[in-house]
Amino acid sequence: MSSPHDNHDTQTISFAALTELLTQIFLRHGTRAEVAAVLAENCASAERDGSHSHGIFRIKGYLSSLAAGWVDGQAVPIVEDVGAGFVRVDAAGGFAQPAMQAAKALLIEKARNAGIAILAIRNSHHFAALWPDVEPFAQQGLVALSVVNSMTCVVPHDAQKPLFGTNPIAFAAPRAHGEPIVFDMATSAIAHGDVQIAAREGHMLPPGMGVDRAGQPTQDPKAILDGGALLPFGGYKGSALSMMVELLCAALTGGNFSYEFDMSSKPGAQTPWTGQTIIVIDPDKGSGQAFATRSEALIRQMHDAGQQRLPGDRRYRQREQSLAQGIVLKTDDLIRLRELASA
Ligand code: NDP
Ligand code: PYC
Repeated sequence: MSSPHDNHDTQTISFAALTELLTQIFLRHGTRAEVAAVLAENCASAERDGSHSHGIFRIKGYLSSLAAGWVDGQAVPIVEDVGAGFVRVDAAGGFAQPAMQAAKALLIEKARNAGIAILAIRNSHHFAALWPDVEPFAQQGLVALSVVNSMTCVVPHDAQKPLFGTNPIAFAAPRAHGEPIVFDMATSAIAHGDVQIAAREGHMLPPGMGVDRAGQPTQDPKAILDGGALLPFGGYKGSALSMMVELLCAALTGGNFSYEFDMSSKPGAQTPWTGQTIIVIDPDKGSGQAFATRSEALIRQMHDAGQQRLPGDRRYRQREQSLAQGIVLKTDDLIRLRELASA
């Protein structure tokens, strides 16, 4: 596992080895085999791509929620075929990603037949980056949009108290040459995970991210976490998108709004118990085979206009490096992961 890139503070690990290690951790801490495999691949992919707020940083929260009995690692999702272009899944109090996995083949079949299909997941916990949920569809030539709501910590525009979750939106589309176009962004000014990381590392945040418990603007991540709240990105525009995410993830699916669950009865609980919606479109129904070529044309124009960095570029660059040289982890983190795998 060690490599010439290792130094005293860091070590490298291959993507396959990290996935296996995380699988063992999830298995040891109460998830069934398919759940362990799906979560491990998701978490290792985030670490590989430099999505650090949703990589191994999240393991503690996953395990704490499992130990608290807040999320069911053994849950078996129930898939319902409810319409020509509509699939529903009751995640049965388990994680959202295995619920999506259980319905994926049916969703793709419906999207290819009808041109569009929706997957509405409820009674689910999502504690991860959202791009892993959409990128694979684009790798199969489909366009995908997903939204997930989280836990109350964002004050709606002009409001006085937190209500929304950090509610990300992720989108993926194929392009003729190169990896799919993907963006994945919280509708809050900053993801909650990044606030936690800043607090841990003692960094101040840029202005405009959040407020303290008195509702006053603050750049101190600890003040935001200690009774304060986040703001939506882009004022009323981000706030409207966050509202849309709540509607699509709770009102549409039958899941919880971000404010509708209370984790306090289960000490250690951290994973939001909400819902998720995924919309998949077959672009061939709209433009024959032209979509990926048209994507390429748009990207060329964006580059010509001066935008050199597209959303997803940083991740793909980091992925390439991680796959070639291994994923760099702090030695202490790797030791801790190995302990958890054998605990
Ligand atoms: P960022 O603000 O870091 O990035 C948002 C998007 O913008 C990414 O696609 C990123 O691409 C792109 N981007 C960033 N900088 C630039 C730039 N200069 N030019 C062009 N594109 C750029 O993400 P967030 O902090 O909003 O979210 C972080 C993660 O947190 C996401 O994965 C999200 O899903 C997750 N999250 C999960 C929640 C949950 O409930 N499960 C809740 C909230 C957030 P690139 O990826 O290449 O950097
Ligand atoms: O980073 O905001 C976040 C988040 C919430 C739930 C999982 N990640």
